[in-house]
Amino acid sequence: MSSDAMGRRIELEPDCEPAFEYRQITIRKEKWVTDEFELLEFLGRGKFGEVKRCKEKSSGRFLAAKFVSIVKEQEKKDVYNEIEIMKSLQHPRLIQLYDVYENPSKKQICLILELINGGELFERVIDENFILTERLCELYTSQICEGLNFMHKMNILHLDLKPENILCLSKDGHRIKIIDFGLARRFNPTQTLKVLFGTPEFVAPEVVSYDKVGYGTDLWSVGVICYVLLSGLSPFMGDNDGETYNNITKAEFDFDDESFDDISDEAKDFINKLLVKDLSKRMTASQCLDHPWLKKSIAPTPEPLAKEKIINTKNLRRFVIRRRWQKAVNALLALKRLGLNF
Ligand code: PIT
Repeated sequence: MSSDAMGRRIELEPDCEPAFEYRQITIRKEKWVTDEFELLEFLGRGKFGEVKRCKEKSSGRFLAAKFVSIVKEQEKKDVYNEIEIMKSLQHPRLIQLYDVYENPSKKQICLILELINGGELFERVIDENFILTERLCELYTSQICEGLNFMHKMNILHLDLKPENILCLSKDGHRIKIIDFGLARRFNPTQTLKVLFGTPEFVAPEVVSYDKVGYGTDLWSVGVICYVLLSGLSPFMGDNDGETYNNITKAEFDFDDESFDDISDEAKDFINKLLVKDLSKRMTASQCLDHPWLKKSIAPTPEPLAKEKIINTKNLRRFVIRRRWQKAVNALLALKRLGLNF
């Protein structure tokens, strides 16, 4: 329980029933998605393809259809990996898989996913009618850590945690869900896993230096997301990707900007324990949930409720607008790679 800027209680709405019962998922090749679903409006686009809202004809249930175009054999392997991983990730903080269709002649795979209606978290909190407070940042961060804690217990790394992959369940509540397991990997601590991807501003030093990754790699991203959410500033961003990578490698950042003036020491301590160069020294997802900053958000608030300080989202608005541009540029570059010139 928590309070909003007017001193009213903010209650995290109870987890609603799962969108659907547990499902045994097999890849369906005898039918295509349009046989059983009505495709509706466009929800989003990423490097993976596009996502549309859809309605199951037999049940009237609304879901999301993610289409992936398969050009290379590796792309098929990647989607199969994503499907395998999603099957083992049944948790209310992680988007759920409902069905999969494969159309070999069209070279497309369609994942039917739980519908999440509230849009991206960062888009929501910069809305002019939204009042962002540190307490809300705690609530969001603790839910991200809950989702990650479950993934890590299942020995799975997300490896692409960033604001775009945190969606709000609804337009008025505060429940969030983690999406996009396209880069997720099963982790075997006895084997060395190195990865070469991720989004510059959110990747950990070990990804930049192509060293061994681990659970801590995802927790670094939690630290960056948290820093941005509280201040609207990106802790390692340089004038170009090279400079950003340099800053990440040094793992040097500070809370000197005035946007941190009203932020609690507990929040800063939380971030300090995540943005640590050595991944084995970062807090685990479970330790995050036990950290005083997140413990506070579930502890009952003594009456009378203290008024919360409002976080100015001016910087965060700039951050989101900059990322929208980056996304558009990346989409154009992807089209160019496909040979579509304009
Ligand atoms: C929704 C609503 C929405 C976007 C999505 C789902 C996208 C989900 C998604 C899931 C993945 C992935 C990429 C995107 O790799 O606005 O219900 O596993």
